[in-house]
Amino acid sequence: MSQTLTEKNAVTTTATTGERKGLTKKEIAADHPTWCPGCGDFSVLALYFKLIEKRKLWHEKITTISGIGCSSRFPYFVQAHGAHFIHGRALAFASGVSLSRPDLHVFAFSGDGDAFSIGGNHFTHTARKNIKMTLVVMDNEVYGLTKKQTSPTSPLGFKSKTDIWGAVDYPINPAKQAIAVGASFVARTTATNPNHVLAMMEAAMDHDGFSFVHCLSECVEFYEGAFDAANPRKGGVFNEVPKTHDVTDELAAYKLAGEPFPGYFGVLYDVKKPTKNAKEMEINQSFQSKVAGLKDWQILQKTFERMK
Ligand SMILES: Cc1ncc(C[n+]2csc(CCOP(=O)(O)OP(=O)(O)O)c2C)c(N)n1
Ligand code: SF4
Ligand SMILES: [Mg+2]
Repeated sequence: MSQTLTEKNAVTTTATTGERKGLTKKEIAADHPTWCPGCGDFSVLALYFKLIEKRKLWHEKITTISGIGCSSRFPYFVQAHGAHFIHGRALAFASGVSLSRPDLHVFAFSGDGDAFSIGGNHFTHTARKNIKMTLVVMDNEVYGLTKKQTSPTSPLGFKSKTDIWGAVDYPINPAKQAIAVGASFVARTTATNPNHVLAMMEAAMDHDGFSFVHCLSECVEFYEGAFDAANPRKGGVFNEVPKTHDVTDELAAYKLAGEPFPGYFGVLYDVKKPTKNAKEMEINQSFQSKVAGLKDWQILQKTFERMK
């Protein structure tokens, strides 16, 4: 990175009001993205910058976390706190940050392999625990970084280096899976519709709980044209979630999420339920009230004595 975070994060205020200014794209953008020209992930990155600018998110109030994959290079290109973590383990890391720093908004970015293959269990458990964060999965229906293997979302018949005669395994439907395992917010969008991506990321960020945005993002190198059917500029259709859809109706959301591709785009499911963050905070506060005035070592000693 050309500048340090501290240099770039110098607090800028307006001369007249003294009010802190929002970050500019220049202050958020880091290294030049190394994705292939035309990769859908560029759009998601640009809209993340837009979200930060629009919602005046300060560097010290957000964190950007990913696993491994082309899409997971994301944090490298963001001038902010964050981590490019282990393949499939973005959510484990993000959960720790979220639970220990309730003042931050945690954004995790992942690919279909990272989130649903090696990271499949973390996806399930982070969703069911309702840990507060926003997960955006950039789904290209292929392993891009490792040069074209079948992923859990590759369609039947997809020819890849691991399925040279065409994929034989049934793909998962990420939105259906998210609803089934207990995610409290589930939305679907596509990188070719920037306004929609921004709207979904904003709605996800405003949700108090685990919010999941399934974003179609084309790999022009290894699965060109995968999402043309969802792109009106390529002769496809972009169907928004009907206005009559009740986002709190789990069965209706599950059914809508399961409509055949290209299906429906928008917020499919959105319910309020207590987060693990809130529950843990409550437990901690009630414990702290019982040990008020004691030093850390005295609390430890008391705990050990109880265990004898
Ligand atoms: C433990 C481990 N297993 C396997 C790999 C190799 N690997 C790196 S990225 C990747 C899949 C990436 O696919 P996806 O998450 O869909 O991201 P994309 O590159 O398509 O954006 C794999 C299998 C690894 N880095 N670490
Ligand atoms: S290989 Fe595919 S996913 Fe990876 S940067 Fe290139 S276009 Fe994007
Ligand atoms: Mg992928």
